[in-house]
Parts: sequence; structure tokens; C-alpha cells
Amino acid sequence: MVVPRPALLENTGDAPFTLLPGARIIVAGPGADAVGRLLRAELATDCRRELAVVHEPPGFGDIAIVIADDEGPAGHPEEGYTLEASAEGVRIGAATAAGAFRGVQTLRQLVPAECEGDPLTVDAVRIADFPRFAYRGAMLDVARHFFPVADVKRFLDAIALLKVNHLHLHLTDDQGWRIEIASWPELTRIGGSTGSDGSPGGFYTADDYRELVAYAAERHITVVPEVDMPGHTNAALASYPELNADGVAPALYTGSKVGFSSLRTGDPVTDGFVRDVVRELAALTPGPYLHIGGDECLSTPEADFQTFVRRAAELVAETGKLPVGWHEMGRTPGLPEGTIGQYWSFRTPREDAAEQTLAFVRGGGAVIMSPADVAYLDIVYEDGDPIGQDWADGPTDLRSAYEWDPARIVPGLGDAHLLGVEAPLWTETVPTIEDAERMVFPRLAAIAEIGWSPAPADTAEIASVRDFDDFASRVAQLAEHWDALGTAYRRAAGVPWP
Ligand code: TNX
Repeated sequence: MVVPRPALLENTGDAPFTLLPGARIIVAGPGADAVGRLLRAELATDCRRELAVVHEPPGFGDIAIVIADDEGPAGHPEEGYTLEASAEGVRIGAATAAGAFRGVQTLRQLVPAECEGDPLTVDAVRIADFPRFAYRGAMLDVARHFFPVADVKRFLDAIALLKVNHLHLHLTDDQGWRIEIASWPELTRIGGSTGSDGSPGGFYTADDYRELVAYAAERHITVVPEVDMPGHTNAALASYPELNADGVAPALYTGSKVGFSSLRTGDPVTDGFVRDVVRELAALTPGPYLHIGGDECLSTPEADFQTFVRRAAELVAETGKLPVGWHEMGRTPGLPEGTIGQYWSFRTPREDAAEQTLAFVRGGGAVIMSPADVAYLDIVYEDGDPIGQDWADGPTDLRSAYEWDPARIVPGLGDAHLLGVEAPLWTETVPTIEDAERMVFPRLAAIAEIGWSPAPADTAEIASVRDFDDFASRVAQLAEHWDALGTAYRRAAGVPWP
């Protein structure tokens, strides 16, 4: 009963595993120690059991984490793992620490979190599991409403449980600039001083940001930083008059309109600005990706837009990072080879979204699917919800967040061209981390399962290949884990919540 559903899970029918008081976590192989210590901390949170982590041969009733080249499901070294549970003990095998960590998340879900006093048991199972896509992402918009380091850490803990492996941070927008750039200090001093609806604002210092990246990395999550350009830039424009076409800094903006701002394009000052921002951000980023936005540039003339994003993407590539952009960037010929596109149109593509998205594949890149009508987590669950937007074809309930497939959206775009899926949370209407989590959970569970679990047979109707009732019954079992973690979630309709 695991989310995302494992590729292969058999109940062996043997006697169950019982977590006895003397049980230990046995670690072997490179990186197993750190994974073992995280399991120890997670079991302490989930069910208040304190286990020792030791390098010794496993005994009866122990939990072993073994990392070695020949461990894990063959052909899936990156994040694959095997997990066997029986009365003898639990054994997680993986070729990498990332795989072992994913296996640990499965084990956490198999161990009941409601566990005061009674013996904790796990049904005897044999699991061989690995992801369908390399990229399963969540996006947090920290620009509209700012979320401090502690909030992002608890969010990372919550997404890790679902085997999400990328956190995309939308760091800049009209309403705020949230990342310290030493060579342009006014960006955070002025541009970081407020947020949507006049909220207090804030920003990450370079050290804060490093701390977040390190915390994510321990959980085998890659942070994908986004600085959105050339539109969505009012906070930067308000900080530096010279970035504006008319040389005049506009007032700070706290409303919810999009598409009104643009950096001054074709200008050496702006070019230096982009170069500096990209250089400093790349230096803070161990991961391969740097996202430069490029969406909704309704105030930038088309030719200028194309010249700008090509140049910005080149500057990213020069730092050794792979540029990522929203699908509109696909209008631009000559992007650096391998540039990644992020699709945010609908399940049925509108306007030129399909064409623009395919352009990334023609350029040797891959695509991340975030269709707004099913994967945008700021869209309301139900009509009348006090928080959320409703522009993406009405509400997105848990069922609609689940009943779609990324390989059935843009004709010609199949699994081989897809890097994966991502669920963005825009925060114009989302003031606190608890509110954010209620928008994200449980719907992120649906997106995480779509990204992880095996592809459905491509002949069948999507509603028949995604068994919503089965999914909902597994989601219901996450509730006790979210309660133990202190993660807020919505008691969404259609789930048999305990
Ligand atoms: C569109 S989709 C946006 C965001 C908004 C969001 C609100 C995209 C790339 N941009 O700027 O916050 O809609 O749902």
C-alpha cells in the first residue's frame, strides 16, 4: 500500500516482519550510512522508535540497507531498489544511495505510523521498484509569497516521502526577488522587501540557499532555481532603474496581474545583469539545471524576446548548466543544444503550445510536463474554495490530478522525449506554508505516481488504466504519515480518509 505504486510488489504470504525493540539498522556500502541515519530519524518522527545504525552483519529482525553495484533491479541503477520484508528482517538493496533512499521511503510507508505501544508489523513482501521518469518535480513559488528556510525544509521532507526528486524554486517574479545576488544588492534590498497583497517579503542569503540545497541533497532532491526573465521582472525593475526601457524604476507591485513587465532588451547593462545573475546562481547550484522562465512575456516585442532568451540561455550554457524554460521559449530558434522545455498548456494543447514544445526536442532537449488543468496545484480543488485560482478550466479535484498521462498530450511526444513531470504551486493566493501544503497534498501524490509508476498500456482509455479507487485507498494511508510529520493536507473528496 505505497504511493507511488511500486513497479513490482508481491505479497509472499510468509510471516510478517515485526519491529522488535532490539532491531537495528544495518548499513553496508558507499552512502549507506547517511541513508541509514535518515531512516533512523524518519522512524523516530513517524513512529517514535529509536534504532541504532551499525556496520555489522544483519541478525534476526534487523533492517539492512545494502548499496553495491550488483544490488537493486537490473538496468535501473539510478534510483531503483529492491525491498524484502519477512519475519527474518527487512533488506533494502540498491546500486546507489539515491536508490536506497527511495527504498527507505517505501519502508516508511509500509510501517504504520499509528504505533503507540502495539507491535509494529509489516506484511511479508518482495518489491523491485524503479522510476518511469528521471524527473519528478514539485515547484514552490517563493516570489509571490516568501517562504523562509524552515518552511522549505519541512516541504522538502514532505515531498521526499513521495519520491519526488526535484524541487523547482520560482525565485523571482513581479512581486519579489528572493535570492541574494552579491553584485546587484538592491534586488533583494528593494525587490525582496514585499510580496503579494503587501505580504512582508524576504529573501534567501547565499548561505540560506546553500543550506536548502544541502538539505535537499541529503534527501536526494535536486533544487532547480528559476529566475524568470525577461517578463515577470517588476521586482528587479523596481530595484534598478537602468534595467527599464525608459530608465525609470516602477513602484513595487503586490497585485496578481501577469504580463506587464519586461527587462530592457538589447542593452549592455541588461546583458551584464543577466550574466551576473546567472553566474552567481550557477555557482550556488550543484544540480545540472538553471531555469530562466521566459513565460508570458506579453510586454516584450517578439524579436526582442527571441534575441533575449537565446542570449540568456547561452549565458546559462556557458556556466555549464542546462537551461530550462517554459514552453513559450520554444518560439526561439537556436537555443543551446539540450535546452529543456516545461509545458504548461492544457491536456489538449492550445494555440502554439504543442509546436513550441516539440521545438525543444528538435533541439536535442527533453520536456517536463506540467499541464495546467491537471498539474497546477494553485488551482482550486472545488468551486468556492477560499484559496486558489480557477482559470485552468475549472477546479482540479484529486481524480483529475490523477487521470492523465504525460505521453498523451503533445502528439509526437512520448516517454523517450520526456524528462518527466512537475506540479507547480503558484502562490499569489497562498500566504502560509500550511496553506501551501493543503494545496499540494494530496494532489502531489497523484503527480508523483504518474511520474514514478510504470507507463499504462497505451491502447486503453486513461480513466480505465488509472485505478482511482485503488490510488485513493493508498492516499488515505498517507494521512497518518502526514500527521506524524506535521504536514498539512486537504481532506480531499473521493479519499476514504481514516
Ligand atoms: C501562469 S504558467 C503563470 C504564473 C501564474 C499562474 C497562476 C506560467 C508559466 N505562469 O505566473 O502564477 O499562471 O496560476
